[in-house]
This record gives sequence, C-alpha cells and structure tokens, in this order.
Amino acid sequence: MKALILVDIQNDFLPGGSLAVPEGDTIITTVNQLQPQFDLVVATQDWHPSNHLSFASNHDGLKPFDMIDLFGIKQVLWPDHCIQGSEGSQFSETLDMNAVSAIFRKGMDPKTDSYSGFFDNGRRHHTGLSAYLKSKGIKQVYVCGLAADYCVYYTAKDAQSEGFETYFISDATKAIAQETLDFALKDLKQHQVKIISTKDL
Ligand code: VGL
Ligand code: ZN
Repeated sequence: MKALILVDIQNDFLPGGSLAVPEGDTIITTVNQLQPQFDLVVATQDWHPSNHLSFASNHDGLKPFDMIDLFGIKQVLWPDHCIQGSEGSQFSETLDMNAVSAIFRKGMDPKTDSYSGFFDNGRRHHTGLSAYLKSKGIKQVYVCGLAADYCVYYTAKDAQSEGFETYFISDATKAIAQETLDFALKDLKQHQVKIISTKDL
C-alpha cells in the first residue's frame, strides 16, 4: 500500500505569500494529477502561533534568514508565516483536497520548530502520522510539496527512519534555495531515500 504526503502546500509558501518558494505554485497541477495513483493521500499543515520562536519578529535585532541556537538546536529565523487561521496558513485553493484522508498539523509549540510531518526538530514529540500510516497498511511513502529543502526533506528522512520505503518526487516539489537543496538530496540518498520523478511512477 502506497501513500502520498502533500507537505505544506499553503498560501504563505506560494508566490505572494510571506515565505514564498520560487515557482512553488507550478507543482500543484502535478500534485493533483498524481493523487489517484495512491491508496492513501495525507497532508501536512504548518500551523504556528504568532509568538513562535522561529519567527525573526520574535527576536529583537534579528532578521529573517539569520541563524540562531534555539534551546540547543540550529534554527533559521523565518518571516512570520502560516499563523494559525490566517489566509497564509490555508491550503492553496487550487490544491485538490478531496482525496486527503487526514491533515497533520505541526509547529504549534512556540519553542520548537517542526519541519517534518512526523516529529518536531528536537524529536521530542510526534504528530501521529507514522502510526496512522502503519494502521492503514502503508509500506511505501511518496513525498511532495513545499519546501523541498526543509519540510519535504525532513519528512522524507523521517519516513525512511520510521521504516517506510520512501520516495522523494523531485518534480513535485520546489526549494527555497539551491544550496540547501543540494545538501538535502545528498543526505536523502545517503539515507536510502529514492529520488524519483513523476515519469518513474
Ligand atoms: C517550512 C520553513 C519554515 C516548510 C516551514 O514548509 O518547508 N519552511 N516552516
Ligand atoms: Zn514554519
């Protein structure tokens, strides 16, 4: 049984959003067309309170993309994004959500960022996604969405570590930056995640 995870396809990560991924909108047609090939489709949703410590605005004198140490974990500071209930936190209107059986929200703890759909960055809490997929008999996990070099990367890495045979669909994701994408792809390959394109499906 194969599952497709739609990672964070939310307005703030699309052109016009506060943390827009370049060309992020161009994956949505592909993502919609992919869905019928899977036994299960789930989505993740970045869902931050406004006092979230990953926001540069919550640190005096610091600006977006500065790096800090946040309780022992390296943290990129972001523009405010995906604030719970805001327009930016909503899924794109063009994303087909009809087949999505469950939504896993993350990033609610103001003190911890959460890139992966499975665990927070400190691996202290899980979202329930792994147990959900296992309860549905899923053995293969395919990951797409935004952003390739952050939430898609960490979600794929954790899926593999949770024992799923994991596929990163390279043409159904877009990155914030090339350098971080190159690092992510190298690391995923080292962890046995398979990098594929939709034509391989
Ligand atoms: C993401 C940065 C901060 C993502 C979420 O969805 O890739 N990136 N929060
Ligand atoms: Zn976030």
